[in-house]
Amino acid sequence: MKADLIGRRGFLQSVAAATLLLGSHKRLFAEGVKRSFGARKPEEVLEGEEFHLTLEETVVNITGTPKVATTINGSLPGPTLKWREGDEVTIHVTNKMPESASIHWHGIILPFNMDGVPGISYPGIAPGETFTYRFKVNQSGTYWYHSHTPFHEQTGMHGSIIIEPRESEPFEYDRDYIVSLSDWSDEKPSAIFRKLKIFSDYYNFNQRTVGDFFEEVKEKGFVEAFKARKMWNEMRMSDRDLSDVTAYTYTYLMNGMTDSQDWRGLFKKGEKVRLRLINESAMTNFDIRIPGLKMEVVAADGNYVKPVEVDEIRIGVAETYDVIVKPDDRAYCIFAQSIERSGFVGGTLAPDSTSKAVRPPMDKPQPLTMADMGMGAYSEKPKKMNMAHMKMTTERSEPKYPITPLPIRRSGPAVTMWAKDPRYRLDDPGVGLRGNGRKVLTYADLRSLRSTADDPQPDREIVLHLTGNMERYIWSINGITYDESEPLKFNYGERLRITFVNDTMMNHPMHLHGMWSDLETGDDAHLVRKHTLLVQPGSKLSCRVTVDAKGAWAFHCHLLYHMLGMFRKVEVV
Ligand SMILES: [Cu+2]
Repeated sequence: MKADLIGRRGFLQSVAAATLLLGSHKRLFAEGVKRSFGARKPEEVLEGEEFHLTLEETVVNITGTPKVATTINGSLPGPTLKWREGDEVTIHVTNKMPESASIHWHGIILPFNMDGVPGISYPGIAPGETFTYRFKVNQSGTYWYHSHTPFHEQTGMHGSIIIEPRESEPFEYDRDYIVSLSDWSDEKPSAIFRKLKIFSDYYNFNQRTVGDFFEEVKEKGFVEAFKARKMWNEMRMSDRDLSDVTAYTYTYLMNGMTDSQDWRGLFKKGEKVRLRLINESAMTNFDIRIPGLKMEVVAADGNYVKPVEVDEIRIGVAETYDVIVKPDDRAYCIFAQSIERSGFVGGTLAPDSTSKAVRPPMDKPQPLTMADMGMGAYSEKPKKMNMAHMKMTTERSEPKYPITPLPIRRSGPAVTMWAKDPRYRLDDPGVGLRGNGRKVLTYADLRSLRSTADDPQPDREIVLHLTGNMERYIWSINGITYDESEPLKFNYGERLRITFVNDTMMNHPMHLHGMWSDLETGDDAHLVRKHTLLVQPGSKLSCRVTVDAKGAWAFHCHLLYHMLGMFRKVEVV
């Protein structure tokens, strides 16, 4: 099945047009909506203090079939916005679509009424209207922006943000490229969602077969193989369930280009290249590597970290990493494979505009382990680590703060499983990346460059269980979906500890708007400042939040089709 799938993708990509431009397609215009044809534009960068963005429907051709995308200034992804730390920016966003729309500035610290979440920050932008955002830029680094109106993000409404710092950066480079990743589908997002509601494994072509079972019998003997299967079956779960939506419907894009269109970044011999990796996908967690090159990670989610050299990075939906590479005088492939290994997109880093880098084969998918099911420790040998670090990875002396009880439902339609023994697994590269012989970045490797030793200790803690019902494709927090939930109350001025317990078998990228999430890595002197935390299946993860922004904020899983249920409104009072 997998081979067929890749064959099909390969075919689609080979017929994909090199541009988005296409001829007349009457059917697409039958609904009486004015749509423009999108021509492949050069990557557009808008710079300064005042910006004009237009949201509209554009006909694009990514797989060989013309489809309607929701675009910003007619391109997919939208233009890159270049701001300067300390400036006040004004952004006029005009909605030329037949329905309400929105733009949210992901990871940007700003007043809540500029955050762009319909129903929380503002009513959204009505058809024909222009909404003007105005705020002071108080940070620097690599970020992105996207629609917060369900489904517009999936059809193209996202773009990158670069914020130039006022002070010089703690590293040097000669070239600066954005590498944004996204997942395009010719299917309508509503159709994808409907299919998932009917069969949650609709797009999962990686389920076990009878053949797999006999392979296991060969390896482990019948009794062990049978026991393992029986256990999974009793839990009504599959250890191959790594992503809900896969390359069966998705074409993965790098800076809006397919693998065969081969986005390329040029460099001259001896140059250091900065790559700003941004996961702008709706649903896809990617694993990125550049075979033959080490990546020096210098920033995470826009904030400087102590440089760490790695071969591979798992980038959760909405996360950003800045890396510096030192290529030799030849072509390299920037290779991003989806977490469940159904597909990939590559680009080329090269000294000239002709040589194309060979794509490595995709890795085999790894099945989930018992640790991923929340049943105990991740069992790979611990690497050398300092004692502070040891604390968080083994949980020997987890800090304790007063826990504020929250409403919780341990049974019901929105929850089918609880992790029995969830653990902190900061040094676990995660399913698919374990024992692959490459140095994979883990959260345990991240240390903020600035000291956080003087940051206050938490006043209290809340625990959020990430829960769901896979069979009915319902996602929830503490067993309660968003529409049935009460807002979370944060107290202005407090230091709050938030602990996530992932009771599901999926990675959930959790995103708190308006305030930073200082990730606990076991080293309190260098907490990493992030906006999105990828919480591994069956694991725990904690962060600290200085509640310094009044108003109403969104707090949710960034996987688009999870967001409807796995969402909370936060009120800072
Ligand atoms: Cu999720």
